[in-house]
Amino acid sequence: MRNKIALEEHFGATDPDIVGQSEEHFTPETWPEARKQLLDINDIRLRKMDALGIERNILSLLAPGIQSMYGGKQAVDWAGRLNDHAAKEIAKHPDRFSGFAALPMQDPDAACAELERCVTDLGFVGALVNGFSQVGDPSTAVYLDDRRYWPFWETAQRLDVPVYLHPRDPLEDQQRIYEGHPWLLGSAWAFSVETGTHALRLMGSGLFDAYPGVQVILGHLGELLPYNIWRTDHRIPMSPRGIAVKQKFAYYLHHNFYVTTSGNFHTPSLADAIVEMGADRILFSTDYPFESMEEAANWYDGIELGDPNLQKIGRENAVRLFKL
Ligand code: GRE
Ligand code: ZN
Repeated sequence: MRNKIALEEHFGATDPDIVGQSEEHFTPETWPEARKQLLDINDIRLRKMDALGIERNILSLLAPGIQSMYGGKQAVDWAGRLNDHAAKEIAKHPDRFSGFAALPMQDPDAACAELERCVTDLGFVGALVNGFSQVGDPSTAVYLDDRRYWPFWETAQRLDVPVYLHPRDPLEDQQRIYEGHPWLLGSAWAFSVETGTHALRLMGSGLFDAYPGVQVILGHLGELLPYNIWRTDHRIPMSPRGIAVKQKFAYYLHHNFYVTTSGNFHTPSLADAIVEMGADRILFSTDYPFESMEEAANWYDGIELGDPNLQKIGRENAVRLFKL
């Protein structure tokens, strides 16, 4: 398919120098090339997009990005500078690139102001937040259901832009279940479990009753949720712990979430997501350069989805959601 749009597409930078955050995810042999791909926007990336029928990338900063900058001042400063850097690169090919804002969630007022600046002044189409934020002390983890973030969600609803909830690894002192099995960390397993659980926290917090227009995007075909949401809804009413939300979690999944194909190029999993959520809420993405853009595009172009689902997932849903 030509003219695909992809939206979990990461970049890094050396000014300010954030690219090193990704080194731990690569071997010493593969890191130099990955680093080059993270730092590039308008050269290697654009040529790959041309070759693979990808019309537009919506760019986002690598993970954990700003979310690990527990000293709030640095978070505010770097988010602003990195968003400016992205805007400058996007301006070289505005017909090929859009942006998600990186946000200093350590300072909720500043995060609201930066989201508004990015959308209104820089033309960004939403924000991407890498899970919980460390705030003040590196051992804290504040999740997005926290009441301090409700003004942020109100801002996103008012600006009518979605928020991409992207994975990060749990803090070192929260890794007991992974102890002795380091291969379970990162994208092999922990990213999905942690991010899926974070999304369930949002559902259970009443956030979507208060702000029904909020739209959250999950990568990796929904971080396990489409496959398991029935069981969560099945068991919650029997829980002695109680929960005070108006709808079933599946309702929120169907009304307040989109999922992308980033890093999950498996046709049966896509079929399950389509059956559970409907093809209108699924979007093509690659997760470059942590994943191969070629593998993502060739997989998508090779499956027999048939129109109109192929066009919806590959392009049309993104045009509608991001008003492109
Ligand atoms: C991602 O962005 O999803 C990602 C990383 C690091 C390793 C693998 C991966 O940030 O998919
Ligand atoms: Zn990613």
